[in-house]
Amino acid sequence: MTAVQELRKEFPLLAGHPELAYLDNAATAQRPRAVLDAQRRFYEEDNANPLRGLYDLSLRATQAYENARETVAEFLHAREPEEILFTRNASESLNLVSHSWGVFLEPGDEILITVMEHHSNLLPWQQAARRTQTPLKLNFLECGPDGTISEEAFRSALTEHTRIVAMTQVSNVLGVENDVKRFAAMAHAAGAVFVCDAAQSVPHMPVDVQDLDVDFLAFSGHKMCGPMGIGVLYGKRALLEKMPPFLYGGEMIEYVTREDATYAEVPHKFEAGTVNAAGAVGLAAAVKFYQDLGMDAIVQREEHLSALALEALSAVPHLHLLGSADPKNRHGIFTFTLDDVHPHDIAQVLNGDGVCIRAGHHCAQPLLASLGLPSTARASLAFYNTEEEIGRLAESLSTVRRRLGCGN
Ligand code: C6P
Repeated sequence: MTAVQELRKEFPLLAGHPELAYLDNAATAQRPRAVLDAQRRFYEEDNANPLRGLYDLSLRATQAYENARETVAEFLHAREPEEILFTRNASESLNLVSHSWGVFLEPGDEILITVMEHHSNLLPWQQAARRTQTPLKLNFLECGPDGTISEEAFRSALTEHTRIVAMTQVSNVLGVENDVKRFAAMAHAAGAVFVCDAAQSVPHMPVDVQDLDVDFLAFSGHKMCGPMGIGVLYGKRALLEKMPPFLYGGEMIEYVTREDATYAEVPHKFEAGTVNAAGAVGLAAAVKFYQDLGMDAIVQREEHLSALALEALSAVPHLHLLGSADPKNRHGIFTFTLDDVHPHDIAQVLNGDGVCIRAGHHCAQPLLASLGLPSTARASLAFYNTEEEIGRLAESLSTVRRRLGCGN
């Protein structure tokens, strides 16, 4: 990988703010110039409403949008671009599946999720369960304190009534990776479809939907250096074809009468209204940026940074880290508490030192409840972070208790 200081010059926010140590990448990453330029170029050179106009400019806009779909399909190793739906973000992708696949649920069916799900992979399933006439069961897989879910635990939670398994590939709180490939195979053997929340995995590891054999997979562009407001839902074509649309309106139809309508083919059936073409083009540029760096190099760099962070944070007195002791099972995520200090106060003190971290429940309240913690602090790394920033994080953290009058 290019030397990190050279790489950081590609990111206007990082280059323009050397005083900041940006360590909130699990919330959103920073954007390289290539992504910003691709979006600007679309508006300056190709902008028209895609998928509608018959004039050359609109055809160029359509082409740019559909090329982005191809780039994402290749990146995820989907069988064909039609298996890629553009949405606003991972949350919308998961709502889409829960609505459109959720119509096939019947009273007595069960949905299986894990206790570590982000609210975006929990609330849509709560609602799907409520929509069936007899309340359907939403079952939870518990995890160990380090986030591990064993094959035995998964097997015993699956029942003959399980129709959907929805699981995150990487926890946004613990950073641990679930064995999605194995669990998807087990779900299929039990007759269930497998929905993968890949919001925290796609930016940090190679994800191959055919190899994992998941039925649906969701992620957001903004967590992998792409624009905000563009997300992806991968779905197997045969399943997408069976599903009713999620949103209704322009460009998702084939033919409309006063009373009824027939719908466009997959994927356009699921993309009602004017699409976020500039967002899709920006996301394709982010994918190319990742490919140019090399996914293996990204993994290697983040593992190196994680090993340093693990060592540095473990040495901070009174600090308690959640998650795995293995830096390879962190995916850049370091969630912790500090004795006697509220996580919001930690974040505020660090902010004074220019260190950006997140504090709160991280939109995973059932997980925090199961851990007996109302709130935690979280630092999260990306490949462009530096060894020096990790040093600043640890240094700042080791002074928090003293500065707040809690002792050393
Ligand atoms: N987690 C975090 O700071 P959206 O907001 O739709 O782009 O992504 C939702 C989402 C879904 N699944 C997981 C595992 C996630 O981590 C997130 C977003 C951010 O942890 C914002 S709460």
